[in-house]
Amino acid sequence: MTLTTNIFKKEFKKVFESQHASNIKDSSSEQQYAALANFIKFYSSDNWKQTNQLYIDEQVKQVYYFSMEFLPGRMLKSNLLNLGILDTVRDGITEMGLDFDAIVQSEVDPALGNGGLGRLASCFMDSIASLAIPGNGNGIRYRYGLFQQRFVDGYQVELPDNWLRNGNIWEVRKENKAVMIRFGGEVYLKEDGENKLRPIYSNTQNILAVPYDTGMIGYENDVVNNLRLWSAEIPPEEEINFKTSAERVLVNQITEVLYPDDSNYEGQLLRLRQEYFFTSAGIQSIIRFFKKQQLPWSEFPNKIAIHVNDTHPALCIPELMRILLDEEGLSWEKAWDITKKSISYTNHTIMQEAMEKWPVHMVQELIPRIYQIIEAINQRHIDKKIPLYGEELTYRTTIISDGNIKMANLAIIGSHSVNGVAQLHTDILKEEILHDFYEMYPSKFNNKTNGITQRRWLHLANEKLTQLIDTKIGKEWKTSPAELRQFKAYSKDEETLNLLSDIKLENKKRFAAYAKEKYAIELDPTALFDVQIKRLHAYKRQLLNALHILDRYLKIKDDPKIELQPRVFIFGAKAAPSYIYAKQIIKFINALAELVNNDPDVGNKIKIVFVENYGVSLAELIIPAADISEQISLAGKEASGTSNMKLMLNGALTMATLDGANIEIKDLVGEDNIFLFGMTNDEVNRMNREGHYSSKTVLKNNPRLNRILECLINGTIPDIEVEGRVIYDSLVQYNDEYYVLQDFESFVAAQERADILYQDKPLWNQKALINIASSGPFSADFTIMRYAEEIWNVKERPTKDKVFLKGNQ
Ligand code: RUG
Repeated sequence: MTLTTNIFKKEFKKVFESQHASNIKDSSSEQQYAALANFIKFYSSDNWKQTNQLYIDEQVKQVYYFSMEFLPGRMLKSNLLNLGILDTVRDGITEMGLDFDAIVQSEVDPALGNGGLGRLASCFMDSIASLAIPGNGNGIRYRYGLFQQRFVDGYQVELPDNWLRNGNIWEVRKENKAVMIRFGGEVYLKEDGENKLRPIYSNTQNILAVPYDTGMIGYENDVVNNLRLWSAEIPPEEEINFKTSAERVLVNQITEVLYPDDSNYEGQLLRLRQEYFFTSAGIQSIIRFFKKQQLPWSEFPNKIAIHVNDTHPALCIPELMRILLDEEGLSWEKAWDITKKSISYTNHTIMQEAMEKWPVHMVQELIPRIYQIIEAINQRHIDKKIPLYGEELTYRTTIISDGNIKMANLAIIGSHSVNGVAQLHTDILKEEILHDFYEMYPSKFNNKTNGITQRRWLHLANEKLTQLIDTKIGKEWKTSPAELRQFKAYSKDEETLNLLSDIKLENKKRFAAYAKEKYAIELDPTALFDVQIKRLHAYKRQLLNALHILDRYLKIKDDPKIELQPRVFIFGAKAAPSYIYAKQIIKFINALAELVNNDPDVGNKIKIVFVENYGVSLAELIIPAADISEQISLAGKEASGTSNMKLMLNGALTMATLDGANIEIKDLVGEDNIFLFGMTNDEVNRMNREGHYSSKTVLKNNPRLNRILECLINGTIPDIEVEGRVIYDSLVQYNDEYYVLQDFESFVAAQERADILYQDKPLWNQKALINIASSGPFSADFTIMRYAEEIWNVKERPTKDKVFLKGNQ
């Protein structure tokens, strides 16, 4: 039955009244949201059930995407869009005299991830469903999401994110699908009478993993896939065994918070517990499902693809081995063959400190049987590889060394595919970071440049731009994003360029209204909006951006009449609670904002807005309003980046180092439509190798930079005595690890080019349009097609974009 506005109004009223037994007119937008979400859940439930049944009936190969993080964003509007009923429902709600936007805003935005990695997982879920690929997400249902960030006197303060306070309507608790996870105790292997060794466990702590399922609705295709998040509970029959309250607390802690502070021993142990908890639960439920199909074990890799998103779920490997060996009685060789063929791994970083490793004793104590299996995998690796590659190379690739278990090594050895997330990143993995493995397993390595879903980041976030594109090139690009390139034909069409500019202005006004309401700051929407939104990290170089602002400020102070392109600098960034330096940079930028925003000499020439609690919903507000996208990490450090793609899709011009996916953006738009600056990866490597870099020498030869840095410590910026000194020292005394000073001049020159270009509005708009029209290849739909074809070997619905895809490889 097609849903008409009238039918919707009737049905929605029914749902509301059955839930609240009151009149809808007197209700709050939260109550209306709850009713509408329930309506959608009900509306899509048949498709959810049928999709699942279809996968069972046809015994199709399914993907299981294991990720410690998912950042889905608000789901109401995106579900309506994908169900094809957004306009009908919005009209119905409006006709009922209710405020659709207020309803949308009252949904909590679940922060079950830190940033790019978690958001990528959610973009992938959307694309997997939209391409009708049989796919499932597997993760953790954190009781508290990533902290809510507040600024107090410019300092980051972290508050708990109690996102489940009012429940979560989208999820369904599946108690009947719960599985048991075993921690601790002792284990030994005993002959079982059939010449097989079976583990005997004692004194283990058994914890129940209860799944909560959420439907992942595909775009206008009747597919609803499953995202399964696990919650830790005390099993009813074990209640008696959990004697002390400390033990009980421990169980609750497992799925209590996202990324507990891992700077101390207890924190780390908890993180390891989380990792085993959700991988074991996921693998057990896959095995249970597979066994129902009564297929031979050799069919497992033909029916199941398990994807390990970063190393956090790498325990999938020994866990799958454990079940195949201990519970299903397979030989080591058979179990290993199945495991390797089923598992694939994505690496997301080259930063040493983010490469996970666990102390051997910790793994031994927490998951003793898993440790035995890891040890056996390691020994077999050594035995097999020494004759082929010699001792030196082999020992550099072992899983266990220096008393630690290296998770990336485990993930590479135990999988059939290892991919990086942008071409440069994959090249760096192959040539530098994982070079030893590349020598051993060249065919395992491949690149899958990240992607973003155009549905959330254009259709929903920028509806006016979507309409403009629709009227110019039709709607085909929505399912075939490559078609966006047709929009390029309008790059010299004055009418289109003017409309594009009007839309940008409107989006900027929308952000300005938010800033006014939230921070009582007045923004000029005709100023250039310059945006840097991402986690706060030294390598991402928010500091470089801030020093450039300080440079502008000093120019104005020297000559208050100076003509400068007015700019609004927008920052959004959370710092890890234990990352003190990152928090000091936040304080510095906030102090700079305080100074600059209130200086009458400055006026509209500079405004700085550092939004609090940056996350998916704020990104949806900021990205459509951006003119410049700051992607200024030190070359070689940012694996890919994805905000660069979202901003480009919305017509921002990228200010870029040749890092991560910026390089691919440059290749697509051409050098005339991006602002490039800074050292290349090769130059950085050379500098590092030669060890000649001296930030002090850079400073000595650059009085302007010297003066800027002095402002950090001479009181020009009030209230940053400590932070200013630490930042100054990091740049001067400790030789500027991320080459901020080295890249400064070329950054400023690129910013000046941007100012000049912005004066020529038609030309700027033309470049913005070219960016939009060139962004099709960054659709996560393409990325997922590649994963599906080249890694998972699962079938997607054929689309004409595949032709394009092949041509672009
Ligand atoms: O830092 C990377 C980003 O460059 C990348 O775009 C994103 C998705 O691939 O993953 C980020 N990342 C890396 N998040 N966590 C890590 C640590 O492994």
